[in-house]
Amino acid sequence: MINIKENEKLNMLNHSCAHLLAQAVKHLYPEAKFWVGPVIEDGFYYDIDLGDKVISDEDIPKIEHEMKKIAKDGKRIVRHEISKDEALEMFKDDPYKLDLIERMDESETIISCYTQGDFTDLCRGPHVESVKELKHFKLIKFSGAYWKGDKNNKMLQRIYGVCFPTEEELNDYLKELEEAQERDHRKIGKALDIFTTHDLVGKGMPLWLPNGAIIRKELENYIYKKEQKLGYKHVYTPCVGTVDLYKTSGHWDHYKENMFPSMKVDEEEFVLRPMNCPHHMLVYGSDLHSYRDLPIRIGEFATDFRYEASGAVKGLERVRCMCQNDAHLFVRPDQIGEEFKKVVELILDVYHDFGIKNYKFRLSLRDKCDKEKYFDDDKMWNDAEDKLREVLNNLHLDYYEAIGEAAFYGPKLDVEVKPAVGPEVTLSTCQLDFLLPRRFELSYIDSDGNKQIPVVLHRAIFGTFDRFTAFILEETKGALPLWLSPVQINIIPVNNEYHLEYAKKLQEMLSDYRVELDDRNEKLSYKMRESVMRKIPVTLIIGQKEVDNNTISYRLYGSEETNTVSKDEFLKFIADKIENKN
Ligand code: TSB
Ligand code: ZN
Repeated sequence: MINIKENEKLNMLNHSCAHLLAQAVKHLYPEAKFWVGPVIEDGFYYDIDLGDKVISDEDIPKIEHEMKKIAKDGKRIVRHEISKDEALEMFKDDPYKLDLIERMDESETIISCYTQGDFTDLCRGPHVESVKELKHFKLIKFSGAYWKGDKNNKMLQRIYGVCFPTEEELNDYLKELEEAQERDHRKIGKALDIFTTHDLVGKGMPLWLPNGAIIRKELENYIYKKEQKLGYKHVYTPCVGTVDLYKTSGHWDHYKENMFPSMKVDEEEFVLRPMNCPHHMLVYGSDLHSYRDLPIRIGEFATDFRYEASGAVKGLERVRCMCQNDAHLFVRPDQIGEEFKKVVELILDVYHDFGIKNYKFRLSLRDKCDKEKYFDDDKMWNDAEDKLREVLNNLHLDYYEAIGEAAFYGPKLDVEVKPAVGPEVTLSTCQLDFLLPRRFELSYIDSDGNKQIPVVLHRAIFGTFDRFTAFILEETKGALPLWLSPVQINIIPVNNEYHLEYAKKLQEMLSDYRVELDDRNEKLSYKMRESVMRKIPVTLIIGQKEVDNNTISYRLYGSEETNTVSKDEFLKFIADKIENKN
């Protein structure tokens, strides 16, 4: 979908439409006061103080109607420039605009306003020339939004909309939007009983339902097997640590705003862990290591808690309680390149298995001038960045470099994907770290018998099971491949009276798989439709012909074709399909 914010023409149009929305709201609710109305990736919104009024479904068509009326009137949009004092006087009754004016940079001695008919708004612009250019818009949704995003402040009414130059472009966009919303994992997750949430558990704390738990277990088994083959050793460590642990690691100083507050138990002060690295450092440190033992790869499916802003929390994609497919690889400096390469190859291998094609590699580097953000060791940074680049180039991978996006402790490679709705997110990550092993005083003995400090690679292939599941649900629109599907095979007897017995035998024969038998007294067409709606990969249709010939007729999800095969052929077909993950 087009990024409206980044398209100059659409940005201006949508920004102007935000003013049109504000003007219409002012006409309908004269007491309305306006906070900000920015352009976003998918249109615009305006945050409005309507006193005690809460926007409801019925208000939206009225506002749209008023907007159309104003647009038809066709008033010009005129820019004025005024001094800060004039602005303070002009908006003296508007606490929101006063707040904006007060906070403006000292250098902004001239403040611009835009007037269209009876409505003036404070704004940098630019805008289109006349409201008559704003005919093809739609108000998309509304919600409450705390002033400045702070829950101690008043809740404002946020109305979202989108505007295009022509009706055709608007309709195309709305259609695309609808399709994206159909693909939204929150919708699919609900329809397929994958996860749920409850206020009593808390924001960003999803409950994985049985269907979701099956997917997660399959993902765990899948990646565990891969990692085991690559020499990873898995551990279990607690999802809390003491504040001192995070002081040692540096998280307490650098990551505190992303952590849940601490809690005292007897003499100890704990935090829910936001990351697993400190625990894994201690796992490494629990033993002596020789240069010959390295790389040592400590893996864990580890639960972490992070404070994510309540507005940012989203389904399984951005949660406050997550499970990372994490590992920390302890290597000698001469092993960095080779080990990094293996991680990248594992990412590629996994993406191939899942058929993931739309992603971007981002190589995050330090900003050389930012001495404060980055651990100060030029040689270390230059060597590390060169090494990562070299591996990516040798693998002929497409990537882009992001200066100033590296972590404090080293450069990293992230894989970015685009969800159905909302901005890009990181899935896999591999981060080089020269600092943490020092902070935990880790060592290995080199060939001369001297102590050396290992380097650490932090890596998560799925990222988290949560985010990966969200992504896979969207990629597949919920039609998961056979091996991952919560229900793999659905058996439907055409007539319970004659075919149920044979259907039950098949169920028994297929008991290694996740099989359901639909023996409800419903019409075949009804049961078939439901099987499709539940996106079950294989549906067996068992009638007289199958009973007489000892065969199986099946349909694959997404196909109208029915195939009839022997039992053995069917078993082989299913086993192959699962083995090949296709
Ligand atoms: C890879 N210490 C490293 C680890 O060793 C680490 O925690 N890296 S991270 O902060 O980038 O997180 C790892 C992955 O978790 C991210 O790449 C992302 O895919 C996923 N993730 C991060 N925050 C969230 C969240 N709030 N909800 C779901 N997944 C998340
Ligand atoms: Zn880590």
